[in-house]
Amino acid sequence: MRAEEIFLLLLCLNLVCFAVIAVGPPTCPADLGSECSDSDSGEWEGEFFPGIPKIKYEGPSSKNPLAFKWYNANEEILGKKMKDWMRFSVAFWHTFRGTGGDPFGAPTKNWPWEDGTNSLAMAKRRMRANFEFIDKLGVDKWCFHDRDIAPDGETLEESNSNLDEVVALAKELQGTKIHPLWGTAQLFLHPRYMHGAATSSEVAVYAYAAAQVKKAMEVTHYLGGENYVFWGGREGYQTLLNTDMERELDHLARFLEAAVAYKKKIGFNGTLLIEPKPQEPTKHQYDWDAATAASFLRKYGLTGEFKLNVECNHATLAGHSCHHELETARINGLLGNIDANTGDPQIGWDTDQFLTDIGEATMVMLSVVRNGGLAPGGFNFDAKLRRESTDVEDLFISHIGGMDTMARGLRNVAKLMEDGSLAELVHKRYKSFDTELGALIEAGKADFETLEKAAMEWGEPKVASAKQELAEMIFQSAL
Ligand code: XUL
Ligand code: CO
Repeated sequence: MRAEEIFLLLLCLNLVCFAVIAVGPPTCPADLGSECSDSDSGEWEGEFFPGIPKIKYEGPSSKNPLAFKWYNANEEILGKKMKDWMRFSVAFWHTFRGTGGDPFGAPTKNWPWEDGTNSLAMAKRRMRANFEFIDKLGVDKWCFHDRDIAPDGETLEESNSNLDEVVALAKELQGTKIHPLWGTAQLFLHPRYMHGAATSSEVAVYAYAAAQVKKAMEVTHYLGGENYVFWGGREGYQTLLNTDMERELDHLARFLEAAVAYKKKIGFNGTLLIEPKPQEPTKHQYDWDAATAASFLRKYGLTGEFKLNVECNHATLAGHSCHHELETARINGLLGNIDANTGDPQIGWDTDQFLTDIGEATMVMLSVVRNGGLAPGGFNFDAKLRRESTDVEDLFISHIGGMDTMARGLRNVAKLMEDGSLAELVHKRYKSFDTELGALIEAGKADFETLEKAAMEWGEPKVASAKQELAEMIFQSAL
């Protein structure tokens, strides 16, 4: 090797070294389940969100990004305070475990309180940040998975004891005013759940999942949670060629029956909710949409025990609108909770964005109002910041935007109801059934002979306009 070559080689090695130092020590992403060693996190001094005030209502003319323009918690609309229509909650996993990492890129968030570990000490510090966030945002509910709030252990016993430790702190920090809107078990991240949890082909996995749900239900109950969610991320299949679908669905039903029995045993009065999603991560998820979940519940005699948690982005993945899913749940007496988010019309997957479309929010609130509200359910922001939004204040701005959008939806529904012309249009559309024959049909007493007689007598029916554009015009005028 010549001298110049040796020099070049040394220079290259130097550059590699510099590059490694420049990017800093390897950090451990705060992503759920990240495998990082424990570190001595130490106590956090002072506020987690210094400089962020308690968020107040300043009205539509405000230009302050850290103020509500439409959500005025104590204002009465349609006979109820806004906060009682909404029952907003913060999703712990997106807000406090979301890293901005995606399949192509590393985490982008560097929240000052994170130390790069998934340690118990870090879990507790994060929990403190959660409650300061909730307090400053002015809500009183939160949602969690067992494994977002406490690290997995080497054994189930160790995981349970980690959970107990973090839950004890959460209970203390909640005080008397805050509690979970819902809790759930994370039955999709760990490799043991690769074939599913309640629908796994392995009986040991079924048992493990049951033990995890048992514990997650206990802590949800202990924290005063009002609902418990089952989202079957891996309860589905990749191909039917290796799947006994009938057996898997039977197993799922047995699992849910056991959950109902255990809920009663521990005196947990919260509503059990199934959250439909058509696919992702599986090719086909068994709780495809509201109608599929409703028919599953009926088949197994579970309708009285469960309601649905409708997620807007899941609705669009299933090829529906969120409004369709909400109305399907509502007319089946199953509307229990809403995971308020939205997808992107140009992207085909679950992007979990905060809902900012006012028309969409108005349709969502139409269903909520028709349902008489959601209590004991509410709205969970199953939504995350975009990867490129990296300021701490973005966590607040996104929630404020989401809350204001839903509040605007509610205000618009009030306008539509006061105006009354949309309801009138729908009423008029079906008025031919407000007749003697219509009443017979609706009472289930019109046989084919009677109907044939009427058809002969009336001749060719006169069919009225559906007035779709007029309906859209009335709707738009309320936005
Ligand atoms: C996934 C999803 C979950 C559930 C809770 O798409 O929505 O976060 O809400 O497991
Ligand atoms: Co969800």
